Amino acid sequence: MRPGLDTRPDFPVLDQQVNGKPLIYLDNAATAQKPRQVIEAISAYYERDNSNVHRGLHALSMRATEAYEKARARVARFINAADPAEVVFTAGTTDSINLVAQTWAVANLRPGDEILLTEMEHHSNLVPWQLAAARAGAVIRYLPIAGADAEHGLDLARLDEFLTPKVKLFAFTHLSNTLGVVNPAAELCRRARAVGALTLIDAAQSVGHETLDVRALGCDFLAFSGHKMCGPTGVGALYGRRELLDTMPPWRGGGGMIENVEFVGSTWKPAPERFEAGTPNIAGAIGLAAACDYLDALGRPAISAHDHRLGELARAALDELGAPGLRVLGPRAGEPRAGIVSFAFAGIHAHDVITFADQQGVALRGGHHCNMPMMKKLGLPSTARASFYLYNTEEDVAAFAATMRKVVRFFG
Ligand code: 7TS
Repeated sequence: MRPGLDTRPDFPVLDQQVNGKPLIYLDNAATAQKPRQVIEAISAYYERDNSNVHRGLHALSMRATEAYEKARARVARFINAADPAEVVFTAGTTDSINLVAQTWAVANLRPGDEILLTEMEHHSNLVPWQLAAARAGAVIRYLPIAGADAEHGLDLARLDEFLTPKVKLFAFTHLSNTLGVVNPAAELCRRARAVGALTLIDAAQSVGHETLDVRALGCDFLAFSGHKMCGPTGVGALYGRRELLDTMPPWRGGGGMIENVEFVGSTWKPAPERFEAGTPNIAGAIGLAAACDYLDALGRPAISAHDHRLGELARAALDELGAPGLRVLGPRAGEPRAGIVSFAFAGIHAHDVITFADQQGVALRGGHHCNMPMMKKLGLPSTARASFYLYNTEEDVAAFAATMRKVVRFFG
């Protein structure tokens, strides 16, 4: 199956010219485009059912409540959670991780405890832990990535050195947004469990691209965003094991999360409502559920195979340029990689590469990709990045390669 060829007509935004050239959208790691099915699900909700949830007994409110809770069950099924109550709707990955950092971590971390991260974490799986660790007097350690001239995967040979009984939580990305590396998440969870540490998987880049099953992974928490998996912006989810969520204190107070309120003191609902104060993003949750339907109809094994193939083709195309001093991050040439390829030409600034590509209608991204500490370690202030998704095609890779040839000729 070649979903890139089959799905393109579902995405109206792709059918346009940019700077007089057909749009080639290769910025999917930043955000994915939305199929008609998702756009229509959101419109239908606003056109027919719009109402607030959980608080009304009139027809529209009951319909909105049912759609919102059905969306929760749909998202639970998408990640194979045992119980919809294990899915908390949030504003996205960043929000989900902050929830754990400000509730579980505040309640459980003691001075001297360790949080283990990896050097390839996005700032949103790094800064929330710095805030939580500073408050608790806890220590953050980073599992290194392998050396600069090696394949840039995690240095798993050193895992035992870092994963000691002092570690209370191991939080790591499933798929690096800069390196295109897929980490062995089930193995990392198993090793963490063996020393009594909980695990949090940042699935921002993986949930819409890779086969993902929270029970098979054996994780305690998993965070993701709707907008990177064909869903809307402003919505995402935190998966947490039920026994854990119910022991965690709330973080935001307000309507919807309480059982009883007195002038002095209140009591909380169980999870997930405990963590969803205020009117939730109802349309967002419905759009996210429609994205789950869309992706499950294609099947993540097919999407993953498609993305990986385009990533590997793009890497090979960069190598074929023969540009002196070109650095391509992540897996070596010929090794499996996800559909994310970051690279730097010697003497050509990434922003020049991106601006030049934009003139050709090719949307890339350049910068530190919110991986500042890792980029500093690699000695790179910025890279350009091409990232592929289910509607991209081999022709898109060819257009990317042709544009990069022009970049090398123009700036080289
Ligand atoms: N974690 C990873 C691995 C990410 O790639 C991103 C966003 C986030 C967390 C944060 O997600 P958010 O939806 O809460 O913002 N990554 C990128 C990127 O690579 N370019 O733009 C956003």
